Amino acid sequence: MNVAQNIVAGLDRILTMELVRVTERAAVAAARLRGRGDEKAADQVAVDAMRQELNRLAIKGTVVIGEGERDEAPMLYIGEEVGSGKGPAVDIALDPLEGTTICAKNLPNALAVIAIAEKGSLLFAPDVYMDKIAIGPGYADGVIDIDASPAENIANLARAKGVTISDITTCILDRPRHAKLIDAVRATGAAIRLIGDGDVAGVIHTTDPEETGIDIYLGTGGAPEGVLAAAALRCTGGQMQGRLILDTPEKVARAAKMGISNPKRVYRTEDMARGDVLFAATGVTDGNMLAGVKFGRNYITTHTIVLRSSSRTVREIKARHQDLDKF
Ligand code: VTB
Repeated sequence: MNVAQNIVAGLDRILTMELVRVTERAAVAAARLRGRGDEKAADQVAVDAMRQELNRLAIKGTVVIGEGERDEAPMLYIGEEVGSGKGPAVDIALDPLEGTTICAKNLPNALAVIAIAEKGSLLFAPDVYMDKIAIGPGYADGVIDIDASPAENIANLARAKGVTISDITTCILDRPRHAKLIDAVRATGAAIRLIGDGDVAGVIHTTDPEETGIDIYLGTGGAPEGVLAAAALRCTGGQMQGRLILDTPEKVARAAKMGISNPKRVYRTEDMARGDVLFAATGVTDGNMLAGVKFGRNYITTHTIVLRSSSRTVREIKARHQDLDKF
């Protein structure tokens, strides 16, 4: 394949492999601090490691979903320019440690995550809550609807899957704000996997129910995490809908500054992540889909999933890092 053909479908596909290094490095750094009860320290080392590796990539990247606003997050803040500066202009959404509390407690499904898309393709979302609903691939459009009740969505999904409602497992963040939602789901007879944190993983888990046991994600979580999850779903297939929760005039104004004129808008997967999208996640702690980092005597093992929307390729990369000095 010549260079011209290679870029026809969007981003240079070599970037897919390059991204793996970025999340691997962040995951290894965070994993060294698994189970130490120090969320901030684990996050900081992951941020530093991700930034260092990201700056080696041949891209002219702008962080659109990052660690926060410039004044509150000294590194990988929203608007920060990253990469070598020589290469395509891209938007970057990242979370060097998704699930800081999970990592601090050494519980399942902490991830290092990044998504890259063509410039202007990722939703510039404020750091507010987002109401989310997601299912995996293989269903007709309309099976889920963010404005329908949980009972309707679960019944529709069960019908489409050809199972009874009691065979459906939902995934919901374990939060007091979800008490009503949890009651509504329980009333249907469906099962719930309550997670402490990590709803990027929660949404991605719907894409492989046989492996993860999760059919549908429901509830509110961070909007930045929503965009990251949408980027993954663009690559794997599946459906997601999200609506920002802009429940104060201050939040409406903040969103407006970021170009969001309709505060009630429902965003579908492709509204949050358009064009060619690349996505990578490396397990920090052991999880339903990805193994966590393992520190051996002579090598470190990492497990990464890397996705590309234009080809829909799902790669799992188990790497054995024998040059320990590089970390
Ligand atoms: C979720 C979860 C994150 O934030 O988005 C959640 O995926 C939402 O906020 O891991 P609350 O914790 O306030 O419910 C995290 O837990 C942390 O960023």
